[in-house]
Amino acid sequence: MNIVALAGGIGASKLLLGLYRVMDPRDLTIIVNTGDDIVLHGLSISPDLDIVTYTLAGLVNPETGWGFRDETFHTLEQLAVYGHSPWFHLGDRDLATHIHRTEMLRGGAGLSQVAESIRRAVGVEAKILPMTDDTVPTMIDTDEGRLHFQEYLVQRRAKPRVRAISFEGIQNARPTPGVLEALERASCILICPSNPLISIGPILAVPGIREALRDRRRRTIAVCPIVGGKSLKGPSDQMLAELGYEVSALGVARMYRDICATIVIDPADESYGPEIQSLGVDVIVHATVMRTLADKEVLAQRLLQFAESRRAGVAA
Ligand code: FO1
Repeated sequence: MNIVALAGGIGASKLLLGLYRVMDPRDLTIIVNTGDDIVLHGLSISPDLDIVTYTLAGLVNPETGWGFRDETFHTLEQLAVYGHSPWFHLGDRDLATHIHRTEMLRGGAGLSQVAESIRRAVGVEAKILPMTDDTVPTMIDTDEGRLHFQEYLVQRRAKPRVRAISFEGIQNARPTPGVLEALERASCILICPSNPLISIGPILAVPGIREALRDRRRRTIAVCPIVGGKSLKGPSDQMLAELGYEVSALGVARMYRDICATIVIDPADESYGPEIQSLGVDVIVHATVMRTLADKEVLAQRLLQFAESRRAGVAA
């Protein structure tokens, strides 16, 4: 069985850890958003790639969901002495990842080769593919001007009002080698519970990816990142509202209806079931709030059951 997951950062990683533990991780391929990537202090930083990799390696900081556990910040403290404003918290060990990435990229490697070298070095057995090797920063037009996504989210704490979102250069981006092939071979494609606008949105905007999912709609399943009108993680709810989307499981189903035939919604949203069904999207009601490792594994098992049904053609 081949499972291909589309993932952002923290929200996706919780579910991916569950999957990683209940299936043969070598059958899991994760296509990761790179719109959040940013260059700071001359270093290339790929937050979502690192969050996924550190989580599956058991190295992530459990309190924040990003960075290493038991991290120190001496380098950043010294940068502040030199007058830098360290608004993005790069830990000392984390900086080694960014130095390694920057050096490889400067030497002519693609981001996918860097991701491969990092995941191998930390012992992750699933495949981790950046959505593209091209640079496609997510830019947020706000009432305070145009900001890189990390400036909007971390520096300005999602305070400015969002007017529009764009993925710079996306029309000329190419999927990373192996991405379209993985989607083609997948017995099941999983859209993780990540922000549909700025985590899954950039992946779907890479030319060829949305089309590949459309062609495999029956075997694609999304886990809804909105529960009871609130996002599971991050500012998705606020961003959706500011851009005029309905902030509910139904709103998410509308955004994905062309690419997935099944959505997992939380019991809190069960009442949306009939309306979602009427869009032509099947509904699985299952707890999507993952507080414990057991919660992650139980949801992952339910998704595996779906994947098995698709592979067997039972519900195809
Ligand atoms: N998120 C924050 O809210 N504050 C930070 O200072 C911060 C630093 C950081 C460093 C490395 C890394 O890989 C991720 C980091 N994140 C931080 C998380 C990240 O910016 C976002 O959560 C993701 O981009 C959204 O998926």
